[in-house]
Amino acid sequence: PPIIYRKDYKPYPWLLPSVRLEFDLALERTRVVNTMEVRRNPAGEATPVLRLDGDNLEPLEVRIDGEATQSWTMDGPALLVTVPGDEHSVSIVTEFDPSANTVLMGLYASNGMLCTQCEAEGFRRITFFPDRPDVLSTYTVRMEAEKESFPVLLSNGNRTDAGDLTDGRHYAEWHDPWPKPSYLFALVVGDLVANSDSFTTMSGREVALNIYVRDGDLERTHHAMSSLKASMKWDEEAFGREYDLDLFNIVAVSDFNMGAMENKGLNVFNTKYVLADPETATDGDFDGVEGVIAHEYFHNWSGNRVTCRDWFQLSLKEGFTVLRDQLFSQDMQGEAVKRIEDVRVLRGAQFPEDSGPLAHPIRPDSYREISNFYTATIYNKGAEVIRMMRTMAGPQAFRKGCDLYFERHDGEAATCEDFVKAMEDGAGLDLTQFRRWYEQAGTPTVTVRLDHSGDEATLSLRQDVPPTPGQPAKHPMPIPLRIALFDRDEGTHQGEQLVMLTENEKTITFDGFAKKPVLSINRNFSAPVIIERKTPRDKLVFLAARDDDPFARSEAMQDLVVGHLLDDVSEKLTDSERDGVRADIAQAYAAVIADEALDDQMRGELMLLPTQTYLMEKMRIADPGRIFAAREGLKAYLGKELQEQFHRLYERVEQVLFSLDREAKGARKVKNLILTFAAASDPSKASELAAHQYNRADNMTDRQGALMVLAGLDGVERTNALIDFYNRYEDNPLVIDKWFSLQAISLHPNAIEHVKALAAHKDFTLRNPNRVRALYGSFTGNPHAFHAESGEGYRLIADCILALDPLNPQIAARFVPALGRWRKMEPKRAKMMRKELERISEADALSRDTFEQVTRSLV
Ligand code: HT7
Ligand code: ZN
Repeated sequence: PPIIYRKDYKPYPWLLPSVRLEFDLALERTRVVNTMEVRRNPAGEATPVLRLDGDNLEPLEVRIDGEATQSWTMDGPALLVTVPGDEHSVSIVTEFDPSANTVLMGLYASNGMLCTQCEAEGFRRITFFPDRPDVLSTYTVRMEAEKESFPVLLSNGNRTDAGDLTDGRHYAEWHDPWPKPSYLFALVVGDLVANSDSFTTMSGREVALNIYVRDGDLERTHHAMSSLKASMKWDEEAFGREYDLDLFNIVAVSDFNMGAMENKGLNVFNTKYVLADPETATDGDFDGVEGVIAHEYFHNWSGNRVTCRDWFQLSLKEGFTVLRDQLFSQDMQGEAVKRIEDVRVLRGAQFPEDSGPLAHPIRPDSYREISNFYTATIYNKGAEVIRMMRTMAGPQAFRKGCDLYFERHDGEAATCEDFVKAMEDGAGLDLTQFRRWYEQAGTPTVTVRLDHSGDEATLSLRQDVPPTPGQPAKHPMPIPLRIALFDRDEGTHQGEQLVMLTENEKTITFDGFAKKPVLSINRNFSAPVIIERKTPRDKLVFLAARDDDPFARSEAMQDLVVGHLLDDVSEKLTDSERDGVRADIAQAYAAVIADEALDDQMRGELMLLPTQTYLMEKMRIADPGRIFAAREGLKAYLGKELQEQFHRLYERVEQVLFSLDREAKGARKVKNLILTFAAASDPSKASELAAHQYNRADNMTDRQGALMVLAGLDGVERTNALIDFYNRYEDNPLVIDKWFSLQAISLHPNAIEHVKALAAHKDFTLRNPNRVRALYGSFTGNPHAFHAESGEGYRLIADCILALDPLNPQIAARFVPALGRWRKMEPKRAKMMRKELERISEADALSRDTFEQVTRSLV
């Protein structure tokens, strides 16, 4: 497959001001008549040829200005139509079988309905078209279908006509007045019911809102509806963005490759991000629904009104929209905890990507398959890069930059450079050097030292940006670091400062410190970097108890634990040293448990141990077996040492009645965490406690938390709870996903055997991405099983990739990075991982998606 380069961008030679699509829809045979008004683009190359992308299509008929023509040829999957003049109408007829579409791109069948997914290059599976984001057209869509099976016919924009036809068929016509690229086209037809409501915009316009689901799911759409209304209001208040159609529809579908899709006026969602009630969804699920509803809604401006010129600019809409949804959720749920969670996601997914063979800048220079670039780097690092601009400018100036960006580029297909320029002009920043964040991959490491002499404290900073594929040497990045210098006795500081590290090294002197202060750095995670410093344990204990920046406080707690675990893993510690550090950690935990100024959400954050992935990331070469043993050892120690405190805390939080407010969510978080410590220190007691929590649970957070712990232990409680859970929720696919996932991610020593058995379960299918992620995705997130010394975990995932690739290459390719981390592993595991990658690479007819990921991972 060819490599596509950013530098090769050329405007499309033709403009397509309007498109009319006529669909004759049925599950097994759909016919499309696509009529495009085309006009020569003065900014493009002068050519009589209209190159139209296609994928798995044949043209049944081509017409120019209404006359059938033979003036066309195929060039691979693309259709080339030669036209005589500068302005024409070109019509093409195609036909295909949606029920045979397992790729879930283009038009496909899901649970008896038909729906589309066009981003990034799915529209070309429906009709021949310049399927690129810089070709903007207004769309008129006519749909005809059998009325009984498909009573609801939806597309973008507003419905302009509808009626009955003969033979039990009916039709609807929709028109979207906003010019859009093909990736934002959508159509859904099916037997659906709607939760309907309305929203009055800031200028007083009434917008009708509908959330369409299958009959029976309606009661679980209320949280999505309130999240939608909250998002619409928040975007008006925080960014001045008003909705621009009279109708906003959301449809939930159960077979979906990603979380959701922002099609203009017709968002299509994975059911996982729409349906939620306390009986079947955890607190995390509720937050997920709120976040994804907001994300897709915010795309209406950051993505739809201003779209991307080409797919290299993907972070322009995704990074910016992630930042917007993060700020929204901070306002909804509390700033501190949300920020800590977002950083955990970044470190868990993006840092490993940025230090591995698939590292790429937030604006890549090349790709083979664009679906592989919907990555944590584009989304989450992209958001951090824009967040840094906000930190440097301040919220008000940042807002001015955003306003200018929307004003300048409304209705256009823009670039990351356009965004940066608008930010420079609107916010008054000089971002010349900052542009490197778009160009260079790799997470910078900032090495920090604080010296003290006389009255002066001297801060020394050095940055190193690691080499990444195709970028062996790096230039220094501008790194905004929020710092504070604490007086240890008073527990206070004289104000936070923003230090800009723009060169390789920098030294800053601070006067007026008779005693050596305690440094708090990268507060609120002001830059997406790794801080390397040697902070004595007592100072970490101090910061973990006293830092007034909640992020920095949790960071100190993590550093305390990470430092110890890394020493333990490298077998540097004598028994008495280990006991000494563990006692300090237990003391810090006890302080967190006793701190009445903390709410339980934050208490839970401070009690979370670093993940195994994060610990692996901190090591040059990782031995997952040893990390697992050290981490479990500490868990058991804390569970035993703090038994009394945990017991009292559990008794308190157990009394908190169920609600969705912050206090009750915090109580549940703490409750479930205590169970995990108990499971490590006293498994039989933990089994009893978890079974008790499971049986009396009146919500999914408590039930799932208990089952999670039970799934990792042996005994009758485990078996009973797993059987009960399955029987209770057999008819609810999203909850059965949890049942698969909990077993695949469990700490049980036989997790691999369980996964193999589950793959043969009657409810398992490779055709549903949620189910595949629930089983195999969870399994790759289970380090002790995935990295089993035998190599069986690697084999299992390679087999899954090979079986999935012919059905759904996008999902198959997403499993490759787990094997691609082989360089990070101790030699025995590294060899086995590589061997599995080689086995995949030798398979016949590998998809472009999997081929690209495997090849990059092997280099
Ligand atoms: N913009 C959406 C991307 C998306 C997607 C990409 C490739 C394949 C399937 C897909 N479904 C949705 C999602 C978003 O970021 O909002
Ligand atoms: Zn998005």
